[in-house]
Amino acid sequence: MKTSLQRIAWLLVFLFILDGSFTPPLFVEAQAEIQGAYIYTDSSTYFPGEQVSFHGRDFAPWVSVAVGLWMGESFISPIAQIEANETGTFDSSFSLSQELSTGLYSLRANSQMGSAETTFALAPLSPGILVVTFQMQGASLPINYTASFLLTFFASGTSSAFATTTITCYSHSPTSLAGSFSLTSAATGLYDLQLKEDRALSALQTGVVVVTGTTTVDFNEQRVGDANGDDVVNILDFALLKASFSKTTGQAGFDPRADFNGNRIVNATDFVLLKTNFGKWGPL
Ligand SMILES: [Ca+2]
Ligand SMILES: [Ca+2]
Repeated sequence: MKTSLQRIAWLLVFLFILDGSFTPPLFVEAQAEIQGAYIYTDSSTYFPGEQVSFHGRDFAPWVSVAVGLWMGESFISPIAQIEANETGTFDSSFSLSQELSTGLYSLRANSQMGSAETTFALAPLSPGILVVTFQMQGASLPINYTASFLLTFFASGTSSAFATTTITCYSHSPTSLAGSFSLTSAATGLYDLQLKEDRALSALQTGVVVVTGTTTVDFNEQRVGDANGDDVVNILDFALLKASFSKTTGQAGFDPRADFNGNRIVNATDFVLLKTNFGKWGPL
């Protein structure tokens, strides 16, 4: 293989000499660089859904490189077609599909003048415990109220959601404003997590690594005022609050969505909370 490549290279040299465009030092230098071309990833183990950053070094300058994913001798999928820069390097990344089976994979980079390969393990997902902590803005002791959350798991760095969970819980106990809930079989991996309470603007935590043991993510204060649940606090929410103003639970016209502090009455306190966040939108 190498012999025939060398024959082609010298044939090209001969043709370039004939047409006068040959510059021997550059060509020889590029050819020397190909011999040690290599590709590597940032980690040797990944989980399904995780982002894999990879880097090529010592390829020929400006050479076109096809990067593909392999498992043993089976070709899985193309990853990228990249042009090396003037120093013969390239950097890129891709997401590991949730559908891939676990095992040992290789990333192969092929150019017309050389190739390189690196391997990594795709580890199985094993459930972990995810504890989410939060505090509802404006809630005051000693009330307890029901908060309903939608928790979305995104592949880190992307907008592709592959899991959502709905949780209803009490936002706090009589002795603490802090609320929490737990998912006991959360898929391990690297995620961006988005939390949306019915009356609050959504909140995003990026780069969360859910491990096999217990992972705690603190979403801090949930900013309320989104009565209609469209993730923006604006005039539409004010209209719902106005329609329910001074009404208490059980009374006709009482709308729990406008009761931002959860004390079972819609009044000036709820209006102040809405005003505080007016014009804001999620995710925060
Ligand atoms: Ca709204
Ligand atoms: Ca209220």
